[in-house]
Amino acid sequence: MPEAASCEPRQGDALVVVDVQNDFLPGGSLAVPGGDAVVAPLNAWLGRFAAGGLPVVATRDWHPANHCSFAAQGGAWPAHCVAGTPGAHFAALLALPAGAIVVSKATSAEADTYSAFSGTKLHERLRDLGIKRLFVGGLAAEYCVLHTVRDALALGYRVVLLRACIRAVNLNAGDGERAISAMRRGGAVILEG
Ligand code: VGL
Ligand code: ZN
Repeated sequence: MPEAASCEPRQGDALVVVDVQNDFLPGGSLAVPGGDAVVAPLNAWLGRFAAGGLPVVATRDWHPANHCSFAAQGGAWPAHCVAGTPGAHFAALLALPAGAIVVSKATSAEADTYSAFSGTKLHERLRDLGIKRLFVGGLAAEYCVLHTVRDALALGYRVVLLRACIRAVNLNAGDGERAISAMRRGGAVILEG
């Protein structure tokens, strides 16, 4: 079991909001069941981080129209989060602060990546800010949240996973729960809030 840590956000913490984009919400092209339910609890965390003057990162899937992960190219997913389209916009009700650090990922046609650390400058940005611990929520639990958390732990960050702020696609029943177990085993602290 990871040692019990204070889960009050403090200096050295950042909130990472993963891919809360219209295409992952009900009505979107790759809708995550109940995906819209993460917005209200994430807004509560956004308020806490704003109150503490602490940084917020918002990641987004930001694919070209001919991305290799799309079915038309032989990939596993329907077209989703095409850069600049309404489906790629952050959820309208997500209360991102003006100063949020936006990280676009999987931006080239030839490669897919689920981790916000892969092919981005996120690690450098966080290091420059002196960030040691990440509070993570968003979509989808077993894809971009899981891979982002795995990389964060491998890079030496402590991770607090916000259980109420994630939802899974669950292509196979239990995928989301297995992802949460894997993150816990990997050292993430699971916070119910
Ligand atoms: C995601 C499937 C395809 C995610 C991105 O953000 O979890 N899932 N692309
Ligand atoms: Zn994608």
